[in-house]
Amino acid sequence: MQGTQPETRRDSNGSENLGMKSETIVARATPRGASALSIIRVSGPNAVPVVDSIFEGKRLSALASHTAVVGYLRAVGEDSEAAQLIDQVVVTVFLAPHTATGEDVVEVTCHGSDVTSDEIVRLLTLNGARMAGPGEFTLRSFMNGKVDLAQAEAIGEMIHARSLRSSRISLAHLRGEYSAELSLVRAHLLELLALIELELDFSEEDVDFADRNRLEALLQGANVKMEALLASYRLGRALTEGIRVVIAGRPNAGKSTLMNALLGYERVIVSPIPGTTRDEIEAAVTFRGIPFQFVDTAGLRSTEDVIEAEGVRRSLHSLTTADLVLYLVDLSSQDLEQEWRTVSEMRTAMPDRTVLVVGNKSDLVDESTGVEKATKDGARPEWEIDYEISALSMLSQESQVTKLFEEIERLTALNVSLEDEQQVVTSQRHFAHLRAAKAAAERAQFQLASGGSGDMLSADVRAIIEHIGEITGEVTNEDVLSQIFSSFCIGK
Ligand SMILES: Nc1nc2c(ncn2[C@@H]2O[C@H](COP(=O)(O)OP(=O)(O)OP(=O)(O)O)[C@@H](O)[C@H]2O)c(=O)[nH]1
Ligand SMILES: [Mg+2]
Repeated sequence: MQGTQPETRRDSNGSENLGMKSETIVARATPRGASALSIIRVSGPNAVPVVDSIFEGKRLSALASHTAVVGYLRAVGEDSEAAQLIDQVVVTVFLAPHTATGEDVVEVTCHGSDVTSDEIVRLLTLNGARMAGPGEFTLRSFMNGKVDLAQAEAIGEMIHARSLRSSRISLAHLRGEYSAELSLVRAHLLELLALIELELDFSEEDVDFADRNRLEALLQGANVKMEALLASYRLGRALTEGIRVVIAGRPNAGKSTLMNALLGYERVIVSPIPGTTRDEIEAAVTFRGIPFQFVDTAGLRSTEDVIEAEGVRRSLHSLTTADLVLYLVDLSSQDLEQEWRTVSEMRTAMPDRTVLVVGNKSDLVDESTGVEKATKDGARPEWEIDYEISALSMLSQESQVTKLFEEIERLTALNVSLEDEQQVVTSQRHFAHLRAAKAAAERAQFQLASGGSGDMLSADVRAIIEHIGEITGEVTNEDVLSQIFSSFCIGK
């Protein structure tokens, strides 16, 4: 973890109001339900005496930091005459400052029963601790300079990770990989800002304290870095929110067959009768850590059947919600003209959606058919097939499924290498600040290039500094902090 100064933090915005003054807090750190063990965490100046008051075993106050002892908890605090034994536990003592929160921390590991765990928490509150609010332990780590804001957020992300891949990215955030770099850029900019502002004070004398070349290089470097981070948000968002892929096409194109192949099980009814699927069917599957939501739709055609017509209406609506449309064309169709017309109508209707035109039933087509001719016909480029498959054989060929997934990853720009994963932005809050910082950096570059006024330059550099600071938490705003930490669960 990189060195951040707690002093700056506390002074920045009167964060003491966030209710952290020297109270000792307690909460269960593990989820409810029967389990082998359960952990109750206590943090604050009285953590040791509070637990000591109900502990039978070695005196906790006599222990060295990072020591675990076995003993019993007794229900002291109400009617001490009849104080019953509650559980056999392991108590671990961590003394400030080298603890997760920067305060004294005591962890009680008891047997994993909700009844005992709740009773222990209750007894600890009777003996001087108070129930922690959501995210309060992590908030204290942040306030005491143990983690920066991006790292604190990473802890929340990690707990909610839906795949090993997301969790790896959150771990990179927790290690401070990109916030450290951003902090460094910010520190350099701060130095230069001081010099630019000094120049403004001496404006009569026309002196340059700030090295323009250095500033330009710094802005350029920051720009490249931010550009890469902004681009990574596509993957970051996909990992947290998933990618929505809508399978569309004319009746009988093989949409439901493809859906089943992609899911790896027979989720949807398939039949040779056109108009089989009449409702939207959604199912999720994870590929390389990215959650995909596939939507099978009713085949697109004009129909007299009221129910099918409603299905078609829904299919068309679904298309507008897709991150990617897999548009299936039946290559063996007798009426390819009709297929092509539908493709171009759809492309015209949704110019800004990513559409992959997939030719299906390749197993039924031989080299000499009209399909080959159509795709090679330069006069009708909009008819081109992007990708050819046989959904039927994909059902039994996993390698074909993998290939199609890889194509989808490529199209949605999610094919990011493992090394680049260290620097993936997953938070929308970070994304917004990065975008604002980048815009300010571009304005500053323009001021420099066009010899604009020092005032404007200083305002833009200041804006970059502010926005980067919001990401790392070097600039804090109480509302933002409470919002971030209140989204955590209690005990975190
Ligand atoms: N030979 C061959 N047949 C296929 C292929 N894909 C699908 N089929 C067949 O085509 C017929 C229609 O398949 P479905 O998957 O139900 O087609 P759909 O697009 O969902 O049709 P609707 O729900 O009616 O819009 C079925 O008999 C499938 O077995 C393929 O790649 N090759
Ligand atoms: Mg179907």
